[in-house]
Amino acid sequence: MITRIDLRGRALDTSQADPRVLVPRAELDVEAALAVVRPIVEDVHHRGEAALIDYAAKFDGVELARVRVPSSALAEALERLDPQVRAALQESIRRARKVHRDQRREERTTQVVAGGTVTERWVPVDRVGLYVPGGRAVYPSSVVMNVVPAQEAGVGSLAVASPPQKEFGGLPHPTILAACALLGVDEVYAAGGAQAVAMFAYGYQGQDQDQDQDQDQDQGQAGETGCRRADLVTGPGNIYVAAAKRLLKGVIGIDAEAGPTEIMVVADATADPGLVAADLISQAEHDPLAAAVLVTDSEPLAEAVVPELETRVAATKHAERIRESLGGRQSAIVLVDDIAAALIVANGYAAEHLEIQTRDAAADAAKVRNAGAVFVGSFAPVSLGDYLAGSNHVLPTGGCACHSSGLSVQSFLRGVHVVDYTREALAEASDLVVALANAEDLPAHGEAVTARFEDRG
Ligand code: HSO
Ligand code: ZN
Repeated sequence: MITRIDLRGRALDTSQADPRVLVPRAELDVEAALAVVRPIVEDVHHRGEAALIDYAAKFDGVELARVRVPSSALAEALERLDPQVRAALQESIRRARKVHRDQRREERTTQVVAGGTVTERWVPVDRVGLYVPGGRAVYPSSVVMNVVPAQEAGVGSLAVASPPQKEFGGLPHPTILAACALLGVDEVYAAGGAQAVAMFAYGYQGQDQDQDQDQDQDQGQAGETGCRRADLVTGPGNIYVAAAKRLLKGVIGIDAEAGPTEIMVVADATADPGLVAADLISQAEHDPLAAAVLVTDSEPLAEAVVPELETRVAATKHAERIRESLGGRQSAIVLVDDIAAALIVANGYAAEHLEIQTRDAAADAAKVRNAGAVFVGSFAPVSLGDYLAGSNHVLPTGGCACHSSGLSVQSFLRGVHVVDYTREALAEASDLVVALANAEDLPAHGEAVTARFEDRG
């Protein structure tokens, strides 16, 4: 059910072998999705809420009167929320807040020269749209992972979009609405896929407000029944959400184009094969394209994990989806000579989630440079991070962990340099500015400085 890749005896020095090639990923055709998404995005731009209502009928099979979820529906969902789920969400929020609060940055002023300072101010994005998927699974935990860092960053205006569900009369899933209510988010839209991203990028005016307005205008302002354009959209989603983000990047800020979930486990002979199998399966459960990769230097472990996978898959609810994921080209058991080689593979692959289950897990984890999040030892499974570790679960996929971070307070802040120089400090820098400006053949740049010291009487 799972491919075996034998890298033993291979020189894994990164200059000789690119581990990204050695362990393949699922093929995703974002280009094809772009072609599907382009007309939808244009339509939402031009027809606003009417287009969103049409797509809700077409893709979600629901007749919506309004895309905005009434606050009474949020309150009702919270009231009806299972008390155990409520308690779990509250604890998840508490732990996530604790971690994300510590990510806040202090303003810092650097004295560059006498009379010259640069201050870096951290300014929250004014308005953010958070996307919460609602297709194959329902993710109230993703509401927490998006909303908490945005709130801790001090974002003033926050809206959530999640697909309308036929089963719930066209509202997003009640657990998602309840999670929003628990977090104090009262602006929620029943919109999914690319159309939700377009809604955040352009906004729309409420239907009863638009008689005298030009619908082609982007909606910087919108009343209670409309949706104000956002500055940034974050959150995971399917390939159409990723394509819409790629298309609209620039019109709106984006976090990352999320791909299918990935787990890589680096394990040696000390690891428990049953637990390794359980963890691989846990992320395979998300998507037939999810990647579950074990990298080990132990042949006995590799052999023991296979029957554990078989037994556990047969006994779990989403067996079919998991079988597809484990059987796909993106999932594998990789054999290497030693844990040093396993770490070369792991750093090259740059997994979204990386578990280290080795004899000296903490020391091995310290050698990891490329991973969305690292889970150390036998008692830190990825599922803990998905819900309750306090860490964020919106993480870079597809190898992007070699250059990007997961969602954090930082994702919602901008560092603004504030430059303050006195006359004397500028005078002192004047010749140097002129020299550099002339070297770039931009003499007017230098003249803007020297003009300040000319006698203009
Ligand atoms: N593992 C997913 C997040 C998630 N898991 C949500 C369960 N619910 C991507 O990091
Ligand atoms: Zn998960």
